Amino acid sequence: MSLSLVLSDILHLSLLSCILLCESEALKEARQSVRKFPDGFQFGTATASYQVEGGWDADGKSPSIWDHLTHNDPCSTDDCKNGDIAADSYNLYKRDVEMMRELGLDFYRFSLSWTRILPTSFPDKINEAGVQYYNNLINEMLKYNIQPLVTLFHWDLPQKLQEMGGWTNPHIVDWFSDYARVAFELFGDRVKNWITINEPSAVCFHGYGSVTLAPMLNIQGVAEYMCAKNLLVAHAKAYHIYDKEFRPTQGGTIGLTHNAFWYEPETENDVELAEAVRQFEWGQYAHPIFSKTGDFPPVMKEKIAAKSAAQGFKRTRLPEFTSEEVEMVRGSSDFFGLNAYTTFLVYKNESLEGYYDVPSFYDDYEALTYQPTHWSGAASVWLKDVPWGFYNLLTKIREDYDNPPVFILENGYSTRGGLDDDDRITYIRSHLNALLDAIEEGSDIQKYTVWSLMDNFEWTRGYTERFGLYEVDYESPQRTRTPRKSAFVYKEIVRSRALDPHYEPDTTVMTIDEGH
Ligand code: GBH
Repeated sequence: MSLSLVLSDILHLSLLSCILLCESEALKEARQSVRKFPDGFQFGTATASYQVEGGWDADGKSPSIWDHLTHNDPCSTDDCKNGDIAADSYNLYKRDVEMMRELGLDFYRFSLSWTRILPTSFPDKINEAGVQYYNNLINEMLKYNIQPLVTLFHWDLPQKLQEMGGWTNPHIVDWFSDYARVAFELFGDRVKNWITINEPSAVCFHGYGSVTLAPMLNIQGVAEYMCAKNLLVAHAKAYHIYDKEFRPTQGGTIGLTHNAFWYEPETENDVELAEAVRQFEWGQYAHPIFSKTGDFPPVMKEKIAAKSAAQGFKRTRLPEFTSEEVEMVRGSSDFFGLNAYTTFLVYKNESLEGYYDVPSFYDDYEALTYQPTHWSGAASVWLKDVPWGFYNLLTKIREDYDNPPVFILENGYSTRGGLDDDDRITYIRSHLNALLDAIEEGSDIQKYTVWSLMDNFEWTRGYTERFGLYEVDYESPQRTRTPRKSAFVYKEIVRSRALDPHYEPDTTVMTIDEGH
């Protein structure tokens, strides 16, 4: 090892320890005392249609890509199970709303199943039974003053549209925006917060450039970028339809929600690389909407163009936006929707040369990421409890994008089940502390959402990972829901509008407080 390397390591270590020490000195005290949330701050929980509803073919619903995947390849999930019944929210929505009341929530985030409302995928035929289900749910919530926050698309694409290329087909801009218009018409009198699309990077990378989510296309380095462009334009078109045709009378807000991990450089040598990784991973979708210039991040455009040329492609594998599209996408979100879970370290070493033998997203960004084994973590392998990463992420969003309003639309922790979930409580508290730190520094964070209200179908993990504040008993026909300890702690946070690190709940009986 050369002398300069050793020196830089020492410098790095001392910097790091200063950061850690400084943080512990400055923040320890605050974290020992009760911290208040700002006036108007709102608390919620979230779920998604395929993960909780069940009723996969009930009353005229047609199949989505998740019905198709789990029926055609049953062991595409770890436990060979599917979402045919899931938590049966299609039938148990009243109990779901009762849980929201127990927690005292301000809002509940759920998603619409496209094929439940439009079984042909198109607006030629509206399925009244599907509409009735969502009307029942929304009206039941509003009875108790719980605001619906509705996601139009949380991954359950109509199978028919997938057969026509799904998000790689530019016609999806019309397919999606027609569907969005139907939803605004049907529910917009009562729904004032809309999310167009949940986690673009999960849809495009995991669905089209990998095998981790349906449709598991795995056409690397090509399909995920086609998806990205079409998805952003489809989102923007839906945004403008709402803005022009519905906002004047309905007066709500609309945006999309990003899945952003924090990427920390392993050493000072990796600072630039970590920034490139952030731009590839979520700047890909945030830069076109929130930057002053719009369009994909410059570092992405440059790297992919250079790689593509060297690989013998006739043009860059990253589709280009027209200037009209750049303008259409730029600014097409009333808030920065953020699903934030965890942190990775970024590094590069020489062994990366020749590491990937085909063009791919990871080859394009030329870095490796990992999580140190000593970071404590959840049942999900990718999910470590790293609150300082959440703080860094919030700070970067504030600094890079001119302090937009931020809605945290997912944050949560998985276990293997059981009611005593102290790890989940630790995680939620540590992340709310980091969020309060960011607010104190000036971040405009307005909402916080726990993923999830209850256990649900965790995609390719099936039911093996549990994210719920409420446990769901999948063995019981009633899908009995029981509050975990974390439900009692979250209830107290929502009630007191404060974080008390010493609060110990009485978990013997869950009640509904007056006014809920
Ligand atoms: C969210 O995604 C989803 O919006 C939600 O539906 C889900 O239930 C929740 O998280 C918990 O997972 O298989 O190791 O390659 C969070 C981002 C992107 C994290 C896909 C897991 C796959 C990891 N997710 N990723 S892996």
